[in-house]
Amino acid sequence: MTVTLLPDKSSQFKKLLRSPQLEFICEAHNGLSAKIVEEAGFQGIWASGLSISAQFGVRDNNEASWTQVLDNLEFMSDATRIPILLDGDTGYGNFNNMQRLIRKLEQRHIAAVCIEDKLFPKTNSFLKGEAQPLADMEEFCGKIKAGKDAQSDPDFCIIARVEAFICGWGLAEALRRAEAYHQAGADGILIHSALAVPDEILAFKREWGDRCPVVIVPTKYYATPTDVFRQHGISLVIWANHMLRASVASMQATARTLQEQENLLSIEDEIISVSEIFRLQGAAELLEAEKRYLPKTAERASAIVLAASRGDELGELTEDKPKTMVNIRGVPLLSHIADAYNSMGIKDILVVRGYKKGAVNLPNLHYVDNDEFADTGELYSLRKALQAKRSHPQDTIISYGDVLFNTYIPQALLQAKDDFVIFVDSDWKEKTSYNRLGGFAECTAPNSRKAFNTQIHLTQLGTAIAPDKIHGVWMGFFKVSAPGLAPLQEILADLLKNPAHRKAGMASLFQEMLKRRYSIRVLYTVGHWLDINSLDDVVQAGSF
Ligand code: SPV
Ligand code: MG
Repeated sequence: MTVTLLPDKSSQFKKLLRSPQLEFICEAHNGLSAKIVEEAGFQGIWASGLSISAQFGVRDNNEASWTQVLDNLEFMSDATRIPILLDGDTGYGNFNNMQRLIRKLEQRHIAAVCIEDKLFPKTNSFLKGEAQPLADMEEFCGKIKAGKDAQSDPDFCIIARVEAFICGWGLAEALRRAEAYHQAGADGILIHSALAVPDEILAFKREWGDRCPVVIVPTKYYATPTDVFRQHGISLVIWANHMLRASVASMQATARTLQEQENLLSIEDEIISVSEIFRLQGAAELLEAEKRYLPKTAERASAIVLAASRGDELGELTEDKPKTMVNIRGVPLLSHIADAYNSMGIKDILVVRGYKKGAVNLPNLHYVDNDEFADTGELYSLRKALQAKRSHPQDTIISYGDVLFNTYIPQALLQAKDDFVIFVDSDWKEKTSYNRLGGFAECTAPNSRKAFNTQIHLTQLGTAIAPDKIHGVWMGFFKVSAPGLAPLQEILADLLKNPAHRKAGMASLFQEMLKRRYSIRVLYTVGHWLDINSLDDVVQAGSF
């Protein structure tokens, strides 16, 4: 999920901190929870040390390294536009570590950091707080000063967290420290308390007045009406760990139910849908971007497989099924063809059935039937297919149901920008069976090293070409671009008006196109395909 980074996260936070009314920020502990907090309408995020360590599965005792925290913050920051206040514990070391931290936070557009006056490695304030030692006040002031000196963004904020109450000291010590930290440059004071009532923080605020903004974390004194904080002029309330705790409760319940019931029925309606997860991840944005940036290849392409004829030459193998359903290594030939198209992202595959059409029934393919297969030819089938296509015009590859191929073939066809493209095998002399396709090709140039950089076109295709003019054999692959489909259909309609063309094959189409001055681009290859014409081929195909 990418979100445009706004350069002013720090100024947004500073405004929030200095706002004349009570403001709220909410805990998050990873990119997803940060996004959820933002969507709920919060103006800022508390990157809680407790929650981040917990979601890593470690203790809130600086067990996760500061760079691990930083990496996590980067996801949070990238996922959101609102400012993040990092719970920076004790600053992960002395003044020097604090300076490096500030610079790294600024690089990640983190708006502010809060550091607490305890010792590294710290312990969470709610674990034996009274037994915890406070930091030396002067040393802590130096850390604040160093942090302020290190920031390059004037709006970056450092909040000093006073732990005097947590560690068993009184109001006087809390005030003394708050004042020193304020003098050292802190932009705000977080006064923390572990009492179930707000007495300590309210007493502090009364004495402190408005020397600088006061931030509180009412985790323990949660029952206090929020208006009390408002009336006392508190600046910012942090809901410090509630996203984490809510998710833990939900995960525990779900895990228990799954473990006990061994099915999904009773939880499916209780949990969020997968599509909601996709939405939070910004999946739609990527789909849009793919349209803009990905090359137009398979995704918007479709295939037509001409497979209406029996394939008499295979004898009893095709007694009860057409050639396209003959087994090659345990699965029908058509299945190999569909897999090859699928593997390059072509899902929309339309098969023209005819002979024993009931036997052509693989899932996930579309079918159209040429019931007149016995006395019609390829062009007739092709027209049926083009008429049956339901989707909007896409680049379309037309191939045969009895030809196995390497995905390189259709890939190269789609990459060629031309409206009409065919593949020609220049190694035709070695392969006598190729005449079956009736497709010897004469082209504008033979296959050679030069052919790589030249656009070669078809000049004629058929069986009546003098051997010295033959440059190869047409392999049965024909790509038509989306805009090429309409003229193709027109030509087919014209040709098929003439009853003499009822049984015509693809060669007649190409000849007619050339006559009408359409150019047909030729891509050369040597091999990478195999048509099944005989029992020998079936055997060979097993090792293709
Ligand atoms: C945190 O959220 O990690 C805090 C607040 O520091 S508290 O857990 O109350 O110490
Ligand atoms: Mg913390």
